[in-house]
Formats: sequence, C-alpha cells, structure tokens
Amino acid sequence: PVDVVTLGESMVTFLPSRPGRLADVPSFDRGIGGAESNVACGLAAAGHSVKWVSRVGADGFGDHLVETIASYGVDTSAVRRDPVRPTGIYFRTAGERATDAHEVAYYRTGSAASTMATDTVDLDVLRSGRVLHLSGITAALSGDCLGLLRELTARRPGRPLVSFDVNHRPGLWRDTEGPRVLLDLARAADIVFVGDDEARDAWGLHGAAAVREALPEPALLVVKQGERGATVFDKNTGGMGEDAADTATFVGALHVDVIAHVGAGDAFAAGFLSATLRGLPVRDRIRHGHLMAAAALTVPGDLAAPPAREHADRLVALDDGAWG
Ligand code: KDG
Repeated sequence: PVDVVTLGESMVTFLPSRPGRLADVPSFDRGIGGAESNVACGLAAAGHSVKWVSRVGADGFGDHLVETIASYGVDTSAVRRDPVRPTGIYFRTAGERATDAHEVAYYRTGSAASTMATDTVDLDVLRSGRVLHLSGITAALSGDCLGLLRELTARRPGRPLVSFDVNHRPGLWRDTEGPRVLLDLARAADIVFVGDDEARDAWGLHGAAAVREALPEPALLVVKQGERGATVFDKNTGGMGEDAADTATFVGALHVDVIAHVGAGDAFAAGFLSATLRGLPVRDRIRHGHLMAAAALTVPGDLAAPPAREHADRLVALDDGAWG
C-alpha cells in the first residue's frame, strides 16, 4: 500500500501584493492551498508515497492545482474533474506584521470538491494506504462531504489508521454544529492534531490536559501550542495490543521570524506523520513536525521547500541546547 492517502479540497490561492484591506489591495500572487494536499506535498518531500484524492473543475485552475501538487511527487491519479462545477479559489490579505488580523475570502461554495460523496469517490482507493489523513475542513464543505468523512472514520475491520486534523474554520460552517461534529470526528480517529486555540474557541477547553480529557480515544493526540511547542499524548499501544499508560511529551518549537502562519499546521502534521510512519520516538516525531512548520512559517504562502529527510534527521538529532 501507499504510505498515506489524503482527501480534501484544494484551491488556487491569491496572496496580496501588499498589506491592506481586501477592498484596497490592487493585485495578488497566485499560489496553491488546501490543508490536505499541503500535508501530501510535505510527506512526498519527506520521501513517502502519497495519494491525494479530490475533485477539481475542468478549468485552468484545476490544471494548475493538479500539476503543481503532482510536481511535489504526489500521486494525483484519483483526482476527478467536474465538467460543470468550478475549482475553488480564495484570496487572503496581510497586515504589516504576521500577527496582524487578515481577511480570507473564499469562493468555493458549490465548487467541484464540495460534491465529493460516498458515491462519487472511490472508497477502496481512500482505504488503500497505511494512513488515511483527513481534516475538519471537509466536514464543513457540504452535507455530502460530511457524510463521506463519517463513512471513512467509522470504526470497522480493515480501516487504515485514520489521522484527523481538526482545522476548525468558523467561516466555512453554515450552522452552529461545527464544534460538535468536529469533536465526534476527532473521537473516531487514531491520530488527532488540534491547536490549543482551536480547542479553546470551538470546545471551550483550556490547556492540553483538558483536551486529552475530552478526547481520550485517539492513540495519539497532538495538541499544538502555537509558538511554545506541542504536547503529544501517546497511549503506547505499539505492539502491546492493549492500552498502556498514557504518556504526555512536550517539545518546544523552533523560534523563527514568522512571515505567515498559513500552512504551518499542515507542515507540522506532515513532519509528525512522516516520523510516525518511520517508527521514530515521540520526541523526534514532534521535532520533525516543528522543523517542517518552521519552514512553512518563514514563507508567505502555504508551502515551503521542506528540508529533505537526511537533512531533517541531522537537525532533529541536535542536542537539547540547540532546540532550546
Ligand atoms: O491549512 C491551510 C489551509 O487553511 C489553506 O490552505 C486553505 O484549505 C484551506 C481552507 O479551507 O481553509
């Protein structure tokens, strides 16, 4: 099997040529975005076999997405073209500093990807990897997409390891069900990524321990704590067949001058999943996540050129002093 299969909508993104309101910015630079394909590109760069499953329009933006994602080494053979509905796009603005508020304007309602459903995608392909990586963005796209996620996360024999990034995007939900739906999906997954800010805003949970209490099921729970670092709760099930004690491991993040936060969570997930597939210790999985995230934080768009595996391994092996 391939190492990882991902499913999700990707979009052509338009990054502002200068800071300011959407109403004022005169021009934009084209890039690509989409949380799950970002993870796929990061994993492929780290040397893994990855398949991205999606639907795009039969238009130039669809061509650009598929060609760019394939250029990272991702298998795009399961991406379908919709003859009628368009590829989603979105625009971002930027403030003077990376931490300033910015606007995100999506043009994706009724997009090709929003029609993905249990009867329009190949479920066997989706279940053909060692890991199936999903995110809460898909749950917000349409009732069909949510039904598909529920089907894929249902616990049944032969299910691949399910990795789920909560990715709460309040602007995408058309009702107030988002937080509840995301909690249920996360509970059904084996590996969960969530930011402590998302857990606070969506679920009213404060701190990593409170998130673990609300999400006791996943064998691996990754709580990302922004620039401070990440805490991973690990049931130590590897090979034992039964749950051993739940251990918590905190590893501080690298300190970088942030250009833009977009894509950092996806990069972290790619680094962490790569190291998990390789069976590395939890501390090193988190370090690989932080390294990939640092690369994404220091470019304006979603995707950086991440360090190659051998290079990343050398950086991860530096002693604690270098990591701070
Ligand atoms: O994680 C980055 C994504 O948020 C961005 O690429 C756009 O997928 C996206 C979304 O739906 O917000």
